[in-house]
Amino acid sequence: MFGKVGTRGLVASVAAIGLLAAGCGSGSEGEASAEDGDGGGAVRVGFSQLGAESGWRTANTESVQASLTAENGIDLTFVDAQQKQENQIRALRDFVSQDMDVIAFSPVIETGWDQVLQEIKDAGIPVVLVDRTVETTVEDPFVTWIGSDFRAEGVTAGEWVAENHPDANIFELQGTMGSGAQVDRQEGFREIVGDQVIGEASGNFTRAEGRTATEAALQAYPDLDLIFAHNDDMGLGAIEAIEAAGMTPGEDIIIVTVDAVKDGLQALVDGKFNYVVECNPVFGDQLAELITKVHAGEEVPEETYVEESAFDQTITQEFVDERPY
Ligand code: GYE
Repeated sequence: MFGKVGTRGLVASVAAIGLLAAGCGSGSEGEASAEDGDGGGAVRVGFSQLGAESGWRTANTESVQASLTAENGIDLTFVDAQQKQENQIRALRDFVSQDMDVIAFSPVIETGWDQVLQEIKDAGIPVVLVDRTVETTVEDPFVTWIGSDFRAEGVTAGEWVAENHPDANIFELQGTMGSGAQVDRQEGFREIVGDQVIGEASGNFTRAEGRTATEAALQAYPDLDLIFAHNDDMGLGAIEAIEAAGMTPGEDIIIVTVDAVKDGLQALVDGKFNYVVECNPVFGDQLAELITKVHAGEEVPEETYVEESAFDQTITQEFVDERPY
């Protein structure tokens, strides 16, 4: 049967943030280390980022680029797929023809990777899967995965709604359909408050599409009083639509989101969002360490979950101001 890989852990464990404080982990010296800044002797890594659709993605890209550096023994080739799977597949094939030492990628959706993953496997290049997950028939398609427990994020959001708004009529603003983040957040959320969901539409994880989807939802579901948005950006788009309709976000319509980027937390302090589940994009250091170890043939965990939390309107402006992303 198809194995869904990447988010099967039951508990979001606290990963070893900070282990890489001083560059590469131990055992990375020698062939895998850069002697100087020109990439000589460094691990050649092709990273296919899925896009630049959200504040989360921007912070994630910054973190990856800040950590996969010559100083950390990595010669990075970074390609942005602009949310298109065909671009991503092309980038992965280019990495194979360039004979990269390691290929890392964050898959825009879960399915459709069988062929290219097989090609990478046949070329003998190890894969490090980042952030989102894949469903594939290829056996052992990657060495290790790092990211968030999206299902647990949906459950956390659902539990807050169940406790605070058990009678609300919910509209679910979904992320990119078929992406691990959409599929699993929806599954976790509906496990808790599925019977309260009266409508759904995808906003593709962007602010603009979050706004248009909410405009349509306000027309189609006049009795909706709570929106669960799969990310902050779509929730911020929902605020625009709600205000344009003459209503007050956070009061007339309760908004629950995922990510906790600075703009999202600002909306929470401003009273326009009501609850935000964190999804942490800053794991570049851990990724660099995993890649270095994979290249050196050292043992790595099959999965690494990043640490996250959740916030309500009691957070302070000072906390938001100090948020690095
Ligand atoms: O929540 C969203 C982004 O895959 C976890 O993708 C990521 C999600 C994130 O567009 O903002």
